[in-house]
Amino acid sequence: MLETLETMMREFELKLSAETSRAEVLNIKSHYVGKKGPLADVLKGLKDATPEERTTIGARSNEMKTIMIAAIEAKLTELELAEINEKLDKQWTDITDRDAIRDRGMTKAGFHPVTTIQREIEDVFISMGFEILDGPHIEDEFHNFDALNIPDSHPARDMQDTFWFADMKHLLRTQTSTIQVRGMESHTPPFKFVGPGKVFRCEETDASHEIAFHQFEGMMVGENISVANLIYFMKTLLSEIFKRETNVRLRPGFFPFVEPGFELDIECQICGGKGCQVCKHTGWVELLPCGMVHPNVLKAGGIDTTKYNGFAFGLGLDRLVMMRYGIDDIRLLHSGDLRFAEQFAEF
Ligand code: FA5
Repeated sequence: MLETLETMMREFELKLSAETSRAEVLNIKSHYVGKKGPLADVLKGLKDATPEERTTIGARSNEMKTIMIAAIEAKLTELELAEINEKLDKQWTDITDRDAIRDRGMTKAGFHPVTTIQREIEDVFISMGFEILDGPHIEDEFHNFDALNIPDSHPARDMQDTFWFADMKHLLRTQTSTIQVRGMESHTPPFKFVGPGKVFRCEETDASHEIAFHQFEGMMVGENISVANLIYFMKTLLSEIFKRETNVRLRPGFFPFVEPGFELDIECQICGGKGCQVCKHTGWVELLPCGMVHPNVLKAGGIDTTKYNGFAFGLGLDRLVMMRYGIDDIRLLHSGDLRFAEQFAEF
């Protein structure tokens, strides 16, 4: 009887190790440890055995039952894990691996146009020796306003409708010029950096205005920086992005943090300057305000204004993207509409 038990155990182990389906493992379980299985038969046969046999065989069959149940549980867990891993393997796609994407028959993938253009501009500035900086979306009054020569009660605060937090001390940054302030705090001149990022304004939306949009800030501080330097960098930026001549105009602009300040407008690429909803029928789009950094701003940033000066700019990134791709409504950029996004699929 003991021999029958051992043979059965070996047979059980062989069958279980070869099995790859959960259903079959459950069948094995009910066959071997169920009430009508070979183990139960052996136990039933004990009534005709000697008391000694009953003790040894009873103990061994109980031990076997425990071993079998544990082995079955382990096998079920192993199969479950394998199933999960197989599923993950099938579903997982490294979206940065173009070949993997193609192999899976996923033909549409690409970067959001704002990301593409932001990276292109970053590359232009990196090649000119600029550093890339980042800054927080949630800011304090000092970095968003005070350090930029916009004291409390200054009308410029109203020009940028602000999302304030309940404490009325913190806000969602309204401009990437906050990165200028943080950059001055962490750098000693001479330095030059750019800072792209999202900004937020509590205003009505239309074809060229969003509540959350992107700006691309830039700042250069050193000795004897001039308007000519500023214009050179702005021209290089636009010619690299458009790869062709674009009509631009420079006009005086007012910002408390620059003096003199300029507005660099681009001829509307949607209507070719004839007038449309994007350019509010003026033929021009406000794109790239800039200017020579106001001494008060440099002082707030701890910079010696007897030695250093500089320029700064704050490009409207979403509008540049619109001009580059001929997108006639800024709201499409953040719509999450796949029909829009798919047009920018590159691979
Ligand atoms: C500023 O935000 C300044 N901080 C820019 C600056 C930096 C000037 C450094 C001088 C020196 P403004 O509010 O004009 O400026 O915004 C800059 C650009 O952001 C605009 O020219 C426009 O292209 C874009 N912009 C402004 N408001 C919106 C909006 N609601 N939706 C989309 N783009 C916008």
